Amino acid sequence: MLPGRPTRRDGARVIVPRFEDPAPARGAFITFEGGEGAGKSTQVARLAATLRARSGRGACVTREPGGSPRAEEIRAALLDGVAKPYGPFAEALLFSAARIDHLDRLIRPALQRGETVLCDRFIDSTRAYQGAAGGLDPGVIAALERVVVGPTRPDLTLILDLPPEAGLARATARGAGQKADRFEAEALGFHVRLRDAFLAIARAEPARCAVIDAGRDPDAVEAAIRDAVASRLPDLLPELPPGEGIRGDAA
Ligand code: Z5A
Repeated sequence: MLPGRPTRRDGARVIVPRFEDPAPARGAFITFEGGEGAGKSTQVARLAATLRARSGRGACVTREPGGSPRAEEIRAALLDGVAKPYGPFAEALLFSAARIDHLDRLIRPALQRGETVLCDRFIDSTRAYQGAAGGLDPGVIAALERVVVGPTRPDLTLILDLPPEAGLARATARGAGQKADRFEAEALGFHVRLRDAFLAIARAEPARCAVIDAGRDPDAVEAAIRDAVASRLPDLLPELPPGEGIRGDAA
């Protein structure tokens, strides 16, 4: 028997989720959410560069589904549509399987080292895609969050908001000639439900979420994100002395 691990009466080991590890997280956890082509990947990279230059702490950039080798394998299957025929519950289970590994192998260790973790999509994508747009019961999603994510919740979620037509046009232009993935291929109504779902999450959890108008040019979106981070997590982006800036800072 492993020390500290309970056993059943029949002697079998009981699996306890690792988030019961008492070591407190020291870093900040920031997630980026929104529809297709909203500019999340672009802005994750820009914020990471700013944080590395200004905060003196490590910034760990990652994404979901994926972020660890095993989770990346599950990502490939999900984006190929392997789980689609089984419905949104099965898809949510696969996203959760990827998330368990990602949290254990990458996110929690980075937070415990004091790094800032920037994650391109996380639990709100499950709520929006499998829940609001896919029809999965919110009670099931909340139960999955409880056992999979536990206390490792984002400190700040930046919701990049954009009309779905504009986001899909950006994603199509970027991937010209490539086949749309399992989610890009959904009808416009699905993407409209997604946008409404992300905005509803922001209204329900205003202390955690900031909505960013992602329809502007990338520099303007970046500046709005910096403002949100500076006001919500001021330790991460201390004010610069007058006249001091870094390359890439908005004027
Ligand atoms: N999913 C789910 O269903 N359930 C879950 O629990 C999770 C995920 C975690 C992952 O796909 C899919 O998994 C996702 C949801 C689902 N659906 N899809 N598809 P992904 O990771 O491959 O794709 P994505 O997350 O939707 O990201 P994306 O399409 O790559 O978009 P993005 O990261 O938001 O945008 P970008 O790559 O930064 O920019 C897209 C293009 O627009 C690119 O050419 C940029 O240069 C350009 N761009 C960026 N910003 C701007 C501005 N401001 N103006 C103009 N052009 C811009």
